[in-house]
Amino acid sequence: MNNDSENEEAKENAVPLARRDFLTRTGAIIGTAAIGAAFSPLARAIETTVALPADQLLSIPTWTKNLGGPTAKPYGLPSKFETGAVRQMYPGLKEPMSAYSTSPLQELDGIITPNGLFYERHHAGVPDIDPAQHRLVVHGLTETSLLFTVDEIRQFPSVSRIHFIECSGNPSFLPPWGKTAAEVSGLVSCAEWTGVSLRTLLEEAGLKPEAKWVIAEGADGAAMTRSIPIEKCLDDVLVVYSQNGERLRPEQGYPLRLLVPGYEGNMNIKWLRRLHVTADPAYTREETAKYTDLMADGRSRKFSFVMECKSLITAPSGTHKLSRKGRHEMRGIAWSGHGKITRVDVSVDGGRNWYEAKLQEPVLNKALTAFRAPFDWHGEEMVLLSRAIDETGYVQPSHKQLTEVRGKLSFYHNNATQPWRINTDGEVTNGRA
Ligand SMILES: Nc1nc2c(c(=O)[nH]1)N[C@H]1C(S)=C(S)[C@@H](COP(=O)(O)O)O[C@H]1N2
Ligand SMILES: [Mo]
Repeated sequence: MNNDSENEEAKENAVPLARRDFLTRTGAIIGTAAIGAAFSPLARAIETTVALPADQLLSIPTWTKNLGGPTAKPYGLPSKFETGAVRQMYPGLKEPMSAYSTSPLQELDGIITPNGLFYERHHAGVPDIDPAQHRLVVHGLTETSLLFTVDEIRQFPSVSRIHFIECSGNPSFLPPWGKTAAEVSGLVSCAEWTGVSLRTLLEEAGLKPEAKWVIAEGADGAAMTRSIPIEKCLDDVLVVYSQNGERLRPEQGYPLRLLVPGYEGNMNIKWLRRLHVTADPAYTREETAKYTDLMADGRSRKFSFVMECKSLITAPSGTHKLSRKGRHEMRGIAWSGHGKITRVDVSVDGGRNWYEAKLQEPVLNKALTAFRAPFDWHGEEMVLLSRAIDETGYVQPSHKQLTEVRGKLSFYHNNATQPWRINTDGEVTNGRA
């Protein structure tokens, strides 16, 4: 980062330059109007980015001279040019027994993850479930046992809410750290979920006074099973059947999944087939041998359900390149399993100085929140950082602060801040060496 006087100069330059730009632009638009294309959105879009010579500006591309393709495709797909916006398989695990794919965060904008780009984590592949044959059982410490078809679940009063899901191994504490935002932190995604409140189903079954836990079980080959405290089940847990308006994708748990807002991804049981109400947790493999935080003294934390507050700059981020000097914008996402994000701070000098980013509405409970902040880059080396603060007042820690508390044996629940380094050529790399 350069010294302050150069920074001041950068700031001073930014506004007059923009104004000068505006004057040139106005001139060019008047010129264009003379030949009757004043309101062509295409011409204007080109013009605001680079000052092209008039003949190039007005040349008509082939796609304007010809008819376009046919209208109705049974299911729409992104432009064939968007080859970067794809999920990435992690090569380290064995398909289909245990595998994951990351969401391409460095390519995405806003807070909603498109269904085809939602991250995936499967412990025994993706089952091909016929919804007509699928059943959900609610039993155990209840007045009655209930058996539902998917169609019957859809007949209950519905709820739609936007929430993130994040794997607690996102990212693990172990190197290698990854090049892109997806490689660093791509096991988080966010969608609008529609389903029935778990409370509704539990009230229908009638809870006995000893009911303290619900054991949720999946219908996949892993029969993934997790224990969830009854307070949480009666609070905001959903049994969902839709994701961003359409039925759940097979990868996300079609036809039914549990959504446990803010709790670690693993508890959001996919292909949900059973809810067993009990007095105690089941202490399954996934809540003892796995998904448990080992502390420095060798003892384990008993359950770490809530995903702590976190943020990530997604643009610019690893493998991106700044191709022009001047005013830039950093953009990113922040989230907390404890509730709403209240503030995101950003830094261009590796955390020595911080300033506040702007939060993009809507700022929702246990959902991704988008943020943005301007910065000036004039070819110097910089380290970008963001840190999020949630409504409990918790501040996202640095990697150093986190390991001071957790020691070096931890694997899950790494919510440390993520640095991105911009070199003098504008190339962006992972700043965690
Ligand atoms: N039945 C079942 N549910 C499951 C899993 C699984 O393998 N089987 N994986 C869990 C894990 S570890 C995570 S992080 C989330 C991932 O959800 P997603 O694939 O929809 O992103 O699902 C959880 N629910
Ligand atoms: Mo996970």
